[in-house]
Amino acid sequence: MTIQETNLARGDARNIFCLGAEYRYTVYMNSIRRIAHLDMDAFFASVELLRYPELRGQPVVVGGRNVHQPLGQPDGSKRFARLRGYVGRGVITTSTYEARALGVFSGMGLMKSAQLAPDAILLPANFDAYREYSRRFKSAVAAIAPQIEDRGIDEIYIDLSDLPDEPHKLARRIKQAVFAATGLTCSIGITPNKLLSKICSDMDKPNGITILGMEDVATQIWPLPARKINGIGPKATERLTRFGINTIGELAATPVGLLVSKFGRTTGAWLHRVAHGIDDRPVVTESEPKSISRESTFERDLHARQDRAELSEIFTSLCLRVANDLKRKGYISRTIGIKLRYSDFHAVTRDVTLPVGVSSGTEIRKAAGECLKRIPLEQQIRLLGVRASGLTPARPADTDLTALQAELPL
Ligand code: TTP
Ligand code: MG
Ligand code: MG
Repeated sequence: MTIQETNLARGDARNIFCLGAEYRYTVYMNSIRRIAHLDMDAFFASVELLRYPELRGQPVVVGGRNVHQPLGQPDGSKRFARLRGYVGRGVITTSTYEARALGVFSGMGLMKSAQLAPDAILLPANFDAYREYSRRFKSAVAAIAPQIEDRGIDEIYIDLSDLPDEPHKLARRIKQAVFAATGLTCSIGITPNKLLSKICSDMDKPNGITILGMEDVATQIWPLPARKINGIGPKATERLTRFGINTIGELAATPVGLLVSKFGRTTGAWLHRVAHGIDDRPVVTESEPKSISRESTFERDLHARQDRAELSEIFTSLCLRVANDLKRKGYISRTIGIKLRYSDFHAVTRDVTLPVGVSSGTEIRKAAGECLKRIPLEQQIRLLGVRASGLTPARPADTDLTALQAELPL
């Protein structure tokens, strides 16, 4: 599929075939989905500059230890540590743009950076402050655009699709709100998907706004190095370079069959899609749990035969508690598993994947019972656990059914 083919009417859908797998690609153009990626500028260093405004305009790196804490002077000024003479194994968490101009970046050893920028100011990290400013900028954005996916301390995706304002105006409003709440600047990319927005928020840093549509992929995205794609790390970059692929455009021009033969079916097809700017992932506003489990360590070790009644009661009650948790959180589960720890602390697990999702105590107890049959029970047991994974949100009907289930014979 070439990018020209995506010049269809907004909302048009088309199927792409990649080696037997079929992908449905909706042409969002600039409207139907409008996703922003917002990333704070030189985040940790910028928070430090709020505290020490006298350092503005200077090269500053964050990553020192407590001994590098600024010292108050008798005249009220502060004495700051410098990189010069640093000895130790610390690394830079981040640096101001003035320090980056001297060649020192996140991840670089402080001793090495001391050679490049001996006069740069060195500050210790202050994580409580960064967490507080993280919370503040996120709630400032949420007041304008509540569909937010949290991507860590200094970045978020925002789904702006339902907001009426045009993207430039929205981006400016969001940046103003972040600045008003924190005194900090950020950079924003707005495009039809997360993949492109993540690339764009980095294109005009610091304090930038970049807005692209699918029609800009060839001119704006293809010239960039392949490593700009989130998910193409140093190892993949190196392998791509070995095949003569340096830019995203070169990746897009590589036949998908070749990519699959070199990188495997899943990665090859993914590389092909992302090089064309295709990404249908939704903005996930709440993180979904991966599994729900309950376990119980017994007051005394129990034996499957001698203590059968007691063990059964505990087992059933664990299943009921898992069912209750599922119901409360609104999930159904396709994989039920058990964990068992013997008196010698050796542990075993078994699970079973069901054809349909379940959530009632009866169903969970039945599936967990199947798992238990597959475990040797000669030894005494000190712990039993039940786990529900493969979770998907329950539809209202599933929940109602759960509520009606009667519990539960052994
Ligand atoms: P980034 O957003 O990658 O970088 P940044 O905000 O410092 O600079 P930019 O303007 O380019 O976005 O990371 C956010 C924070 O995470 C950064 O301020 C410090 C921390 N961090 C580390 O501790 N170690 C690292 O290797 C990186 C990359 C970041
Ligand atoms: Mg940042
Ligand atoms: Mg970041």
